[in-house]
Amino acid sequence: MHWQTRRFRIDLTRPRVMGIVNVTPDSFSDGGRHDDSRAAIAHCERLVAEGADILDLGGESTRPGAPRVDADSEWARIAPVLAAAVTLGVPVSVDTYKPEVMRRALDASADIVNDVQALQLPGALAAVAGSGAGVCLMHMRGEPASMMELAVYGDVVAEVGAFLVQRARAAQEAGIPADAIALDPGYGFAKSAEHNLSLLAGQQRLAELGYPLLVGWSRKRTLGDITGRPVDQRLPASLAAALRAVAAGARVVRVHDVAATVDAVKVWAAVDAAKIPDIA
Ligand code: HH2
Repeated sequence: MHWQTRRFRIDLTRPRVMGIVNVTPDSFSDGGRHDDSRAAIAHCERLVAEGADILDLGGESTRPGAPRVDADSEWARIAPVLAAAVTLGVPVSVDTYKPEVMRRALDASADIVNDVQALQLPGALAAVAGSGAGVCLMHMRGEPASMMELAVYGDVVAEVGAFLVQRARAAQEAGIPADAIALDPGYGFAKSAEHNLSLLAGQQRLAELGYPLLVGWSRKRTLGDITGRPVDQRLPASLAAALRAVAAGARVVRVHDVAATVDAVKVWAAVDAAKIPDIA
């Protein structure tokens, strides 16, 4: 299994770690920390040194209730960071749902488009098709400002799966190759804690849809609901969720805490590769 992106064919026979770089003043866990480009570039370098397999740059927060940012401002935040990130030897993804930002990022050598709206905005499919970029199609409903009102499901696994398959088909019909597509259940997006947990419990079904699965549990609110911990104390919970997701078929985990996650995934992969001795 692999994920074809612009410059890199990412081997997914072992799970990969995508490091989050939020160039925003208001992201839920690290907003304001890397919102000047020098700090964000230093953060990219640190994450690569810690073993990140992919960098994911975002210029607009998608936390519940986050305000929208216009394409020019979003691009102004990302552009200098992207220019430096693409020199670091790992694939670089841009977390955006705006076709205008996708187009500019792809012109500036981004490898992957990570779209929380699964290329549903007019012009988004066309912005990616023909570029050779990889794409992550994520499930959500509505927009961050209103999405929690839409958290109503019968069978959350089936409904998320059906949406993702439909978006993957639309992407392929628009000319995006199947091996460039990764799917993401969108933990925390238009989903209650109960939905997120049911989705993870049933995630193996999504991993069998025929596309690699990328997941983001890092520091999310459901982990706080379970442990009672604030956002800056959710590393152990995030590691547990990441490993549970890997055990249920995820091939890429999107995280803030790269060094710790790389170690955890290495241990998981080592055990996964070990042979069980025959009992004579
Ligand atoms: N989660 C967030 C943002 N982008 N993209 C994908 N594919 N999957 C996710 O689960 C996902 C995502 C939210 O996390 P974060 O980037 O830390 O926060 P914010 O949106 O507030 O910047």
